[in-house]
Amino acid sequence: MKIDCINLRKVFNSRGEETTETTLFSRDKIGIGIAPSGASVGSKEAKLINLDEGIKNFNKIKNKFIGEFSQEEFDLLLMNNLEKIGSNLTTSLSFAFFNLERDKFVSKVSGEFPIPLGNVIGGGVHHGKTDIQEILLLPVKEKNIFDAIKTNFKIWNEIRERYKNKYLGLNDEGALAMNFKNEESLEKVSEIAKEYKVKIGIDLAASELFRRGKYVYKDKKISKEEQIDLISKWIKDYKLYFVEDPFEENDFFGFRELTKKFRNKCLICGDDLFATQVKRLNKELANSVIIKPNQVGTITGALNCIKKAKELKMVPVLSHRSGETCDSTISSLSLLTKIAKFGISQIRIAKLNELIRLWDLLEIMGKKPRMAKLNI
Ligand code: 2PG
Ligand code: MG
Repeated sequence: MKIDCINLRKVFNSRGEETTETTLFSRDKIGIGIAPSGASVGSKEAKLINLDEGIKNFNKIKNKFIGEFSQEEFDLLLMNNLEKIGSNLTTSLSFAFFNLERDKFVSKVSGEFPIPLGNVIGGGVHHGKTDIQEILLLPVKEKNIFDAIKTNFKIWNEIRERYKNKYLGLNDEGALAMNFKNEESLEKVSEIAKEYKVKIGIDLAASELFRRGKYVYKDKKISKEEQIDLISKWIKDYKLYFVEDPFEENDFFGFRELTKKFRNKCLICGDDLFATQVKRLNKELANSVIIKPNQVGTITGALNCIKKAKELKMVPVLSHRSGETCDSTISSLSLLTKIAKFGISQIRIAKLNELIRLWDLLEIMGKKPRMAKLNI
C-alpha cells in the first residue's frame, strides 16, 4: 500500500476526552482511524503521552511514513517511534492503514461471527453502584448476529423496566447504573438471563480495587486468598461463564488457582494481566485473553496476540475501550475471534451495526456467515 499523504487531527471520544483521528490517502483511497481510550488502564499497556506533544513530534517525522508499506512495516515504524508519539497516535495511524486494506482482510475471513458480549449493569471506575465494573451478557443460542445483538438489548431494556425505581442512569459504557449491590445485581441479571438462555459474566477490573495488598470493596476489605474464595463462590452461585480480571494484574497466584479450578467450566480472562502483549500470554494464568489494539499500539500487535492465543488454546476476546468513538475498525478484526466485547447501547452501536453490515457483506460474498460456537 502506497501512502501519499497523512492528516492528523484531534477529535473527541464518548467521554468528551481528546483523542486523535488519522486520515491516510493512497491514490484514490482514504483510510480513517480513531483511537479509543480506557479508564481502567493496566500498567503494562503501550505508552500514552500528551496528545499535542505526540502530534508535534509526529509532524517532524511524518515524511518517514510516506511511501510503500505493508501493514507490518508501517506498524513496525510506528512502534520504533512509540516513545515520541505515544500509543494514541500509533493506534489511530495503524487503524487508518488497516482500513485502507480492510476489504482485502474481510475477503480472507472464515465467515464465523463473534458472539457479542454486552455490558448490562456497570460500576467501578466506569461509574455506577457496584464494585464490579461490568456485568456481561453472552447470547450463545442465537443463530445470527442481528438476533444476538437484539437479545442483549432486550435484556438491557427489561432490567431497566422491571426495576425502574432502582435505575440511576447510564454509565461511561452505556451500561445501566442500578441501585443494587454486587450480589443483588448478579442475582437479577442471572435470573433474567436464564429466561433468555443467555450466559453471563463479569469484568471485575480488580487492579482498580487493589490497595496495599488487599481487595477493597465498598463494604469489605479482603485478602488475596479470600478473593479467590469470593470469585469461586460467585462463579458457582451465579453460574458465571466469563470472568475477566478477577485479580489485580500482578496477582499471578490468584489467576493460576482460579484457572486450575474452573478451566473446563468458565472463561477466566486476562485484560490488564496480559495487556494484549504476546510475551505476557500464559495459559496457566487464564484460558482467555482480552484483545485491545490500543493496549499494544498497533493492528499488527493485536493480530500477533490473537494468533498466539489460538496456538495456546486460549480464547481471544476482541474488546472496545470505555472511551469510544464511531470508529468500527475492531468490528472487522473481531471476525478472527469467537467473542466481541463491544457493549450494548449508545455509541457502542456503531461497532455492533458494523457487524450486521459485515454479516450481509459476507453473505453476498458466499461465505455463509454463522455464529461462533464455544467449546466449554
Ligand atoms: C475493560 C474496558 C472495556 P477500559 O476494562 O475491559 O470494558 O474498560 O477501557 O476503561 O479499560
Ligand atoms: Mg477489562
